[in-house]
Amino acid sequence: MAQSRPARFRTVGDGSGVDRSGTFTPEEVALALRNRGMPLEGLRYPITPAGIHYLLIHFDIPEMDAASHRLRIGGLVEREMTLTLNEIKGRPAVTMPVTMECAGNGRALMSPRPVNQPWTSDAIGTAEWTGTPLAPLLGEAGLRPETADIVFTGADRGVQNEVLHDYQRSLTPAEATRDEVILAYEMNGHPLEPQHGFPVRLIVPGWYGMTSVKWLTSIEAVDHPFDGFQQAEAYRYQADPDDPGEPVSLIRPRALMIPPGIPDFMTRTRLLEGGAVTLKGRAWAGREQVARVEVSADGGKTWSEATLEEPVGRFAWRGWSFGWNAKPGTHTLSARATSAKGEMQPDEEWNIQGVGNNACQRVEVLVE
Ligand SMILES: Nc1nc2c(c(=O)[nH]1)N[C@H]1C(S)=C(S)[C@@H](COP(=O)(O)O)O[C@H]1N2
Ligand SMILES: [Mo]
Repeated sequence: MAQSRPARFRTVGDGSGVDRSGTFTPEEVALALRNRGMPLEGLRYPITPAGIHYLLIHFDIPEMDAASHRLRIGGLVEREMTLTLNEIKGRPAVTMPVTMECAGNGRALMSPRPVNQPWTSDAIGTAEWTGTPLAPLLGEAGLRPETADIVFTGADRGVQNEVLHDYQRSLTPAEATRDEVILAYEMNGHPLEPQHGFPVRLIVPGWYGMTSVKWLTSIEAVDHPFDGFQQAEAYRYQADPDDPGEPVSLIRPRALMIPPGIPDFMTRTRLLEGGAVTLKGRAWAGREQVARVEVSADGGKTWSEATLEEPVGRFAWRGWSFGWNAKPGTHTLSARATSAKGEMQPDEEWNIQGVGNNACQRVEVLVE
């Protein structure tokens, strides 16, 4: 029987006219291989399977031993505490879905591109975290009134921008004692995997991911605003190197769509058949609720309302869908979210560290 020749498609960015001025450095490629994103088809799952949840590890995954692990709570407290993993697990437990996003998500889409972990728009995931609330523990330790900041230290250590440091972040007492802040030891019903912070990590729903310190070894109350590297130098919205800027904190609104149809291997341009297509995706706004999602099929000139599903959790994304009549030709699809506070995704964002880039996603499609 004669084999029919496979159909050939010429996709939009097939290499012929590609602008290579944005070529990534070997260091960025190496970082991207260590720190993977969630393939966007993973948006189909309300809870992201652990194996495709995004990962961000600044230094090395530290060697941790559950049996000998100790979490110290100290500094300006009435009663210092040292907890074993079993003691943490023996405390009241909560399980909650949390959408986590890296503050650098979208960095590689900025122009010019800040050189750092080169995320496109896939540094995202929603896991079900199990752990014990932090506030009662801090209550038992007894924070002294002069406490200004609470410093969380991970077991990993390295050099960034020539500064040698342990990975550390802080929260004010008001933020650290919010109900939803937990010390997590399970992800999706299983003990944390080494890369996700085994044996115990902080989870701070609503904040960008850098706040959720992995491989947690110590919690220390201090009488001044913590100014460690990851707190005071990294994660700032700065226009230029001399701009002190503002610290990055809560997750901004974002909607992403599952790229429809099938991809071209190299360019990821989408190929799909014309007719009625249901576009689907998820949207989140950190601590806020998503009030609306709109979809554009003409590169952002006109927008139409998508249908929203119930949120997966108080601090987790919600599904959306939109019926699109796909006509032959090339199209740029976009989705944008607006929070209940009226904050809408911008068309563009730029800052020198490449943080908080929630500019609308653009998906190029070729309809046959
Ligand atoms: N100790 C430690 N905690 C850390 C990090 C790290 O490098 N070291 N990376 C942070 C950043 S920037 C992010 S986005 C999240 C990523 O968590 P995940 O890898 O479990 O998705 O962990 C945060 N916690
Ligand atoms: Mo991050």
